[in-house]
Amino acid sequence: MSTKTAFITGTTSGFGLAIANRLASLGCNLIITGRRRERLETEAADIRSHYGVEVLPLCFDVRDREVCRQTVESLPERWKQIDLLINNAGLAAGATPVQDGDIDDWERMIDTNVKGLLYISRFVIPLMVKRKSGHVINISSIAGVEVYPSGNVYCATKHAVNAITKGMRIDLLKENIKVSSISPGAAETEFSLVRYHGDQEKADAVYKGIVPLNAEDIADAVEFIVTRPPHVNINDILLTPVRQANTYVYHREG
Ligand code: NDP
Ligand code: 8X3
Repeated sequence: MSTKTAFITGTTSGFGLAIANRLASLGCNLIITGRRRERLETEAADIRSHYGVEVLPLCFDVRDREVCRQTVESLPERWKQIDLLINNAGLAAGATPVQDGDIDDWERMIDTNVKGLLYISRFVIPLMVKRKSGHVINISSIAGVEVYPSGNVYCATKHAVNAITKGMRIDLLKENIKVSSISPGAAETEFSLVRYHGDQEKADAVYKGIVPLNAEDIADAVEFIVTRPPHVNINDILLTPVRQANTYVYHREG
């Protein structure tokens, strides 16, 4: 792959971290982002020394519209030549029947997974349109395809990501910008620990008796998508652990 610049949201753990390393291994220069500054800076130093690519760490919250605008607008000119935007930052907060739902949790999910993705896209995509070149990859979920018990609002945010992805593909068709998504099933990252507000036991139970996906599996999907020839667009890759049939049917061992 020729040298490209990738802007990846949510690289301080999980999928984002693996995707950043994978793209660096392919020779991409990286803009990496997240709220945890220390992790971001360590990661930037590690990637530079491992792969010899340029890395720009930017610490901010995707829920803050003005910060997103200023962050992208104030990028040095050469960092504005963004070839790849990976909208990955996101979370689930809680898993509760809708009648008992925590409205703060709902707002965190909607503000991050839907509005944050839109803010970053709104400020980065025009830079691609200007150059008539680019590729957007949205990290969706199997939860964007099917809804599971107590998944209500998280699933709604990922259904929204899928609608936004389809809308982007239509709107950006004439601009020579590819739009793809990845829809993983259960993957072991910090996701469940965040979802269950730090309860490790509940987080571990999600992966009990199955071999879950891991972040490298999602990096594999990204690598496949970005190494297709110019005339090919991968619309979506949906991947699950072998023991997961859909969002709520698992075959657990033991
Ligand atoms: P992690 O919790 O490991 O990583 C989430 C990343 O998102 C972190 O880097 C976090 O950084 C960042 N993030 C969260 N909120 C914000 C915010 N407000 N502003 C900026 N960055 C933020 O989870 P995963 O890697 O598993 O999740 C990545 C994506 O994959 C999410 O969109 C998730 O919904 C999706 N997904 C996950 C699956 C799974 O089973 N793990 C399956 C399908 C999809 P920081 O906290 O430093 O801000
Ligand atoms: C995360 C996968 O099925 O736990 O998006 O919601 S699931």
